[in-house]
Amino acid sequence: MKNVLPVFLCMVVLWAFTFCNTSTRTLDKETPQKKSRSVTVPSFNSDSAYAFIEKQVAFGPRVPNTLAHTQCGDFLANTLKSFGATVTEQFFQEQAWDGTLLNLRNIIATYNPDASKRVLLAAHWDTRPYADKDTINRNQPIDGANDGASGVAVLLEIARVIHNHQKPDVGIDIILFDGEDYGEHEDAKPAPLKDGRMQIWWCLGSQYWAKNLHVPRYSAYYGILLDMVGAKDALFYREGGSMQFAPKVVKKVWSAARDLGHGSFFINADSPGITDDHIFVNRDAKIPMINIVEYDPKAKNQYFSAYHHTHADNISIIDPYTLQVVGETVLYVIYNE
Ligand code: AHN
Ligand code: ZN
Repeated sequence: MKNVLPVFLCMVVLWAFTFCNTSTRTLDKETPQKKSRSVTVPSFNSDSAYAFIEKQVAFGPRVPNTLAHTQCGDFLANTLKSFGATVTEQFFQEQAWDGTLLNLRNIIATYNPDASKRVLLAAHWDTRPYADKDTINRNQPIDGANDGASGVAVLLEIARVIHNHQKPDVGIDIILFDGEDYGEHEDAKPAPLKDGRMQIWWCLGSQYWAKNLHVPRYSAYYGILLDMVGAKDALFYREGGSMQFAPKVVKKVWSAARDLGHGSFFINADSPGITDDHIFVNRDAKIPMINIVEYDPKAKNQYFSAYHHTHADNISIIDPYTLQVVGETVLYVIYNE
């Protein structure tokens, strides 16, 4: 019996030491997590995004001055409203390269309008009026499942997610630009002169918006444009215009993609610069905006894959996994601001 007390004390000391040690370790583990603000990034549903592509394609080609264009525009504005955004629309007219007067419509959805730190997300919602890179039916419009509908679909899904979950700290503006793809036909003569300068006939909606901001003195911390983000096995290179105007945003987004395990889609190499909506947002609205746009390094003498501006740009080339990779990356970036 005499030996029991020291043994018991010894056990108490050992137990206390173990307990202390455990709690210290627990604290050590928790400290770094507490230092960095913990954010829960809600999940992106690529089946939902895919359904938003199907829905747009079902209206028919969204060519300005057509019924399908009006009906799809109504659908987009109403859907964004149903996702709790404040929706502003710009209705305006621009002359196309062939003299056609186009009735155009930019659709803008706003979350958290009072936040001064804002991120601008954009895509074009119109489709090419002709399959001018195809070998057949080159004057017929295209479905634009990827060129048009994919970027819009990812943004609609992001709006749905923001509506159904805790909002990001930053304000978000989603702009769906019109008239991006009404550039001159491949067979057309060089674009006519206007005001003594070459007119750019592409990106009419973003050119209009950058000079007629929907909110006076609107600005954003940075912007992300999505263009052709749904094709199977798409590759996203650091596009030249994005690197020229917003290299830090490129680095932020590409490193987010790598952290999420999407480094095989977001390639750490440069591609040539292209004329796209982000150029006018950078140049005229002075907002640093990048373009997440597919680049095919194997395509000869052209930037994009073979489906581009052909009738092959239909739902069959869309892979929900590509939508997932892009949607998840953009959500991660905005929820970490
Ligand atoms: C040109 O092809 C001149 N620019 C690429 C912008 C674009 C067209 N994006 C989709 N369609
Ligand atoms: Zn196009």
